[in-house]
Amino acid sequence: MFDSLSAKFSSAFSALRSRGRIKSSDIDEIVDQIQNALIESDVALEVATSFGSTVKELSLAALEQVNKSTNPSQGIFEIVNTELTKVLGGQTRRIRMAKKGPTVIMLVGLQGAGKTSLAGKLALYLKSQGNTPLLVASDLQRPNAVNQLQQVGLDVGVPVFAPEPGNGVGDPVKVAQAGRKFAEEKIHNFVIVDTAGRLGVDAELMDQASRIRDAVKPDEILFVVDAMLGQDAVRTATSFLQGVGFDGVVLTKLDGDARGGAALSIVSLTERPIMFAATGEKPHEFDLFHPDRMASRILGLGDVATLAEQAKAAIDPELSKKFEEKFASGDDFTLVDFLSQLQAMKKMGSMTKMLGMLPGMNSGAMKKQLDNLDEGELVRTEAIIQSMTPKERADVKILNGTRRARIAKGSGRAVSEVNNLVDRFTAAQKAMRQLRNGGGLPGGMPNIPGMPAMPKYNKPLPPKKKSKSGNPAKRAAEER
Ligand SMILES: Nc1nc2c(ncn2[C@@H]2O[C@H](COP(=O)(O)OP(=O)(O)OP(=O)(O)O)[C@@H](O)[C@H]2O)c(=O)[nH]1
Ligand SMILES: [Mg+2]
Repeated sequence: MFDSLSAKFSSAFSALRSRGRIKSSDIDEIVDQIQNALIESDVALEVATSFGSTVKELSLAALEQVNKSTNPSQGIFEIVNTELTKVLGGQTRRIRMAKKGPTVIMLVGLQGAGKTSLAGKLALYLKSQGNTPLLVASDLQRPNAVNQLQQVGLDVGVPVFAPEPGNGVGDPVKVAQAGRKFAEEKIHNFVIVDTAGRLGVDAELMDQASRIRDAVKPDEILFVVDAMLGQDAVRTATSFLQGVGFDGVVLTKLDGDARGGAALSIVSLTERPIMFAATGEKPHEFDLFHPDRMASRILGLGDVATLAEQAKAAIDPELSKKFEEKFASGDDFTLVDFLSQLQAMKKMGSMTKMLGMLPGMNSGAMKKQLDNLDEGELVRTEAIIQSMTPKERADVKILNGTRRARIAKGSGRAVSEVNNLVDRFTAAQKAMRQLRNGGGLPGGMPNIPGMPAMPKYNKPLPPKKKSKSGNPAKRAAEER
């Protein structure tokens, strides 16, 4: 997302940084570079030009002040950051709740924009915040549309209100109305109305959407648009604004190689905020749109705030506490702990996406490393650990050749991969012991995906527990 724009901004600023004192000709140069970068990223010409002139005006006015500081380019950078946040909408805009009765959200947009998927994403998001959403299937255009929404509802565990098949209910307006009434009766506090899309903007589409709007009186109409449409996204938005009207925008498919221009143009040209962004097909690949965080990403500062939120949501506090207590009490870090850490990582979503939120990760050498990251490693490691018996997970030392061969077969991986995991895990376990003993980590943490950052405990290791049996043969029998 915004990779090429981000790379261009980075190179413009690194050139400015090397200048030291900044002259007005330097401002002209960077403004030119910024404007070109925006236009090449599909930002509408008028938006790019107006952005450039504001940055230029503010930078020239601040020039004297900026040059007094030890790092003049930083002052200009901050001006660009503030203006970029403004262009993206300024404040984060959240859903407005209805004063009385359910909050009705109606989704509109072209065919394939991502409305039905978004209905599921939004429902999951609202549900995770303790709400009781209801999905309403008001797309009766496409034969499979109702089934698709029903499947989406099943996936996210949210009920779907749909016309009974074959009873002649063919009017999406009536379905929407009945859906709203059903929500009032069954105390659903949110209603998400999915509507039909068309290949292009047409009068019939606008008319149907307007009739649904008048019938259900939505608290929020969200215009859903594929960010990959580039300049067309803005044209479509303008048509929907005139034809139906909307309160906010949802950008979808930001995970594709979208140049991102739509995000920057749409707010200025429609004067409506971007409220959500979808970054994938899965229900959780979705978030509130935060203009400041997006500006930060574009400028290569990463998005640490979102990363921290995702980590907090993925890590079970109970599990985390148990793990800390276990570690402090002197118990060894085992593959069972490792597996639960891996699972928490997986819940956070794609590793590439997560790491991409760190500052500087989307440019130069870091970007290359990120592109080469093997997303499958987490899954493979998990499969290997899951093929072990509880005893083996608790103590990798019992993993002899026969056991390793069985695990490899069970997980469909090579024995060398099992060996590799055991070696890396043993090294990590050793490092953990040293850490607990206050010795610090020699040479840093071994490279294991999913390895948590460990708190530093200075408590010495308790003496090793004695085996129940002194006899090695008996002991092996106990372990089995
Ligand atoms: N990569 C990616 N794919 C998405 C995203 N959102 C939706 N899709 C995919 O885009 C396709 C169309 O999505 P739908 O939700 O069916 O679109 P729609 O607006 O309901 O389309 P109509 O019902 O035909 O009007 C599906 O294959 C989705 O999985 C996203 O953020 N990223
Ligand atoms: Mg649909």
